[in-house]
Amino acid sequence: MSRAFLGLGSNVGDRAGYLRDAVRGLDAPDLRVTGRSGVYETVPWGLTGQATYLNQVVAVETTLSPRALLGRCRAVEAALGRVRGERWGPRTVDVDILLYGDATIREPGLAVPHVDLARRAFVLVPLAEVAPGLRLPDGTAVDSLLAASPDRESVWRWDDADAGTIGREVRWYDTLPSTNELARREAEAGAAEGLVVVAEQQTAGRGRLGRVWVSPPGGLWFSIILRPSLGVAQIPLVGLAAAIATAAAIEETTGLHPRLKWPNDVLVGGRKVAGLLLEAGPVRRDSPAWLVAGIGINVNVAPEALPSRPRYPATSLAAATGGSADRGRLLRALLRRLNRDYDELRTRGGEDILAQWRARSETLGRVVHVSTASETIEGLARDVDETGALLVRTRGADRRIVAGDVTGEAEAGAQ
Ligand code: BT5
Repeated sequence: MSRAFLGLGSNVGDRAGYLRDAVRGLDAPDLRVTGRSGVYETVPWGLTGQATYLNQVVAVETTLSPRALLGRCRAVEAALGRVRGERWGPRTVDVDILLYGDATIREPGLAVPHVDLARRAFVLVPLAEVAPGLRLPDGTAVDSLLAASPDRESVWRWDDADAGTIGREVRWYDTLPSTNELARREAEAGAAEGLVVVAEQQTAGRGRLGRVWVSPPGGLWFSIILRPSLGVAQIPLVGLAAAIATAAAIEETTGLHPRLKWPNDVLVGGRKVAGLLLEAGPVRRDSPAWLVAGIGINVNVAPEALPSRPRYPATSLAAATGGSADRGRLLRALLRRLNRDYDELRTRGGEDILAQWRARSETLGRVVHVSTASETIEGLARDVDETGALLVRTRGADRRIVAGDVTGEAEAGAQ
């Protein structure tokens, strides 16, 4: 019997399902799966706009030789690829031998330890979990390789609660002009609901009304394609839901308590830490063909890299916490929450979204200046109506505002 470790990875279709099937397919009288790590989501190596991977490491006890074990791995890949994938499409699942006892093998087609093992966090993280204290045949501790790994940030835990429609596929790019721009094109070309496009940095990130959104590396800049069968009047509620999900995810992963400024800004300590741009496709039968929700969060962005004279004071999570935040965890927490609230919105209406938004609002109950396309309105921000429009009490009557910029807020009591 030899102990070996196998690395599993999938980045198409039902990724978690393929990993489960692969583990099941490996188990046989001559190969027992004795341990498995949790599932991790990882940014594709090389950042070419590929979908993120799910990775896992399993420990096995086997009587198979290294060559025969390699054959078994290939057979499992082929079985899953053939049954469920396109013939010439991307591989549904990869199964690699990472370690085989203390063996060091360098033969054509078979390298053990795996050539990427020492460098890739997506292998080291699950390996360290499944075999704490493990050392490579040359004596190097996996933990020390992990500590030195430059891409530790690109690996985070994934679990079945992350399997919702929104974020089923997350495509990760290095540099894009704007994730909203790409997502719009994908939506027009028929991309499925739930596709998420992420960029490490944007060269033409945009805000509302064609404003510039500064998007240096370290932030989380992404866009989500949605295809809600909601009436046009309810579309702004999707923006509120996305802002709530952003605030809730920041709270969950950093412990900060973000507030919301109408319509879609997320504030920490009174400063803007995230903004949201909702764009809609052509309306057919009172419903837009697609929506793109673009979200920009200043995560690990130095204050110097933020705009020097923003419309509204800006900050980043790193500046607010004095540490760095895990962008993958943040993204997944956000998508989990949005999946839940978006379902609720579509099936039961906007009540819950509005209640959550009110509870986090920095705007309501204050005297505000709202500039719209045609005028500036000053008054008491009294409430949001059932479509998410802001109700501002001015000269004894409510004005209903569907789009505008809120500035110059002051405590109502202080006026
Ligand atoms: C927004 O617009 O707040 C929407 C921002 C949406 C950005 C995301 S990133 C991913 C996706 N792809 C895109 O191209 N966009 C979306 P608005 O409320 O109009 O605020 C824009 C104003 O905020 C600018 O005029 C600046 O004054 C200020 N600003 C620019 N970059 C900022 C930043 N990183 N943090 C805080 N404020 C910023």
